[in-house]
Amino acid sequence: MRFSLQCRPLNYFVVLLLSISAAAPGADRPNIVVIMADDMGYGDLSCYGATALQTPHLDRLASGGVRFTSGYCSASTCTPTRYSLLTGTYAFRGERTGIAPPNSPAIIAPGTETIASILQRAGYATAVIGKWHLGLGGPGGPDWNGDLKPGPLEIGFDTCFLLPTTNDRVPQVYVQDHRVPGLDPQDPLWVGDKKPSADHPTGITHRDTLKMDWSHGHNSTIHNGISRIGFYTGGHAARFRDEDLADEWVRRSVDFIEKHQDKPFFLFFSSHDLHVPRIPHERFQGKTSLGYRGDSIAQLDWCVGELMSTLDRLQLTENTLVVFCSDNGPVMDDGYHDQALEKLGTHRAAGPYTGGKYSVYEGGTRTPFITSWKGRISPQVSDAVVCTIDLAASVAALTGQTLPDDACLDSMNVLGALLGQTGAVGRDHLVQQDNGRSGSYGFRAGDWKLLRHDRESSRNMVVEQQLENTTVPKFQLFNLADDPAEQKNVLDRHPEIAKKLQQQLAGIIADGRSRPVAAGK
Ligand code: NG6
Ligand code: CA
Repeated sequence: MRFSLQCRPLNYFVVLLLSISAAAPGADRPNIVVIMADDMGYGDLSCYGATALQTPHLDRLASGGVRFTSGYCSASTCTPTRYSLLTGTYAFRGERTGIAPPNSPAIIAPGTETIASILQRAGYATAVIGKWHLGLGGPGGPDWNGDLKPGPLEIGFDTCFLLPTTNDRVPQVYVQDHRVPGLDPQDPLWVGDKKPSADHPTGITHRDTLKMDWSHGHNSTIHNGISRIGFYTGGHAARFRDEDLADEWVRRSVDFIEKHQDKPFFLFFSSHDLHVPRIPHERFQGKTSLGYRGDSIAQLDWCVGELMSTLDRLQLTENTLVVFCSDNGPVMDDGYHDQALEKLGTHRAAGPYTGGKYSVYEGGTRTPFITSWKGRISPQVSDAVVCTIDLAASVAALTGQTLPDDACLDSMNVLGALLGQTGAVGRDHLVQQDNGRSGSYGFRAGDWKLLRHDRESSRNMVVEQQLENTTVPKFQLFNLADDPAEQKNVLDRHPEIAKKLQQQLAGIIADGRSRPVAAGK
């Protein structure tokens, strides 16, 4: 008795010391989960004002964390946003950064510094699970039946489980690390952009057999009753059903989290919802009044709920920073007749903003953006400007990693804003782009927004989508504070501001970087 009484304080002291030393490194190295939606608009979640559907899990994430009203992705299509999310560099600086075709070689060169390589260096286990769409393989493109490299594993991910491009592009197989799993060597996979034989069934020749009809493009090889962009044959044993994608991502992610629960991990959960073809699992079909587009949102909300409950179950929620974002704004008919438009009703997928996917109006890139870290982030709504491109520099700052000067050229450390710290500010300027290397730019500086349309074709794209029968001038200027919908071009009223912004944007493009070189160099 005497002995135990004497020892007790010592035991407590030892336990306390142990728990402090175990917790201290964890405080600066939380797990990081980035969840990226596909084609989700600002107004698509109930916590961002949607009333036509409910997104309870995302709403809970938002109400426990920071809900950003000026959270952006850097481009209004997928490949350039993902390129800059990973590399921290604007996609217009890189080659082949527009929407990647099925046989695209890897777009990010092996050894490039990425958010994943930064975190790998910081001791994290790193994984990307879901949509990739950044190319695979060397200059000849992917060797579908062999080693699919380079790819994510050559730029900082320890492991990957991917949909190689988008699900409206061939082929419908997974890529696990360097291989297509389940491939039967007797039935090799061939992928190409020409019809492989005269009798190869396509969305044109067998249109009446399709379970979802196409509206434009998307009329080549048929799989699972849906015709796609591009052609493929073989690989039958490895093919998946569209309906099962979300479940597979969740299953693989839960496995990854469970396996790495004792060390810091970085999971890039790259959902395919709500990209076309929108084919949610049968249990979500008809769950909303918005057709499969809304049902896909419900499915994604479920995925987020599963990830969060896994973190809760493993008691990781207080040591995990979760970021939710989108890769570009919304689109209704993106190539299939899935009733997105017909069932839209009063739902405004881009919220109060003009434009959507493919556009440099705010609707193209201003998207839901939520951060959550239980116990560390106090719940709030923030109007700080933050962008997916900033995650690289911000997690580097969080985990104490120094960025080489020649890497992550446009990624700003907005960690304070991401963590909702009092007085923290976001960016003071941000370049938005549409697709690929050059086309249209949006440039936000404070409340001012400059649009610059370089190519006649991209001006036409904007004209077709937004402003039928009007001419879009090369430059436009809007004041987002009193005109968030970018309806009143005030360039003529503020020529000096327009000129300053034009010069600033031109400078950022010409300089090859916008992240300042570290002090002292
Ligand atoms: C377009 C496709 C569109 C979609 C987009 C990429 C046609 C007519 N349109 O070329 O359906 O796949 O590429 O979307 O084929 S993204 O979200 O991955 O950028
Ligand atoms: Ca997208």
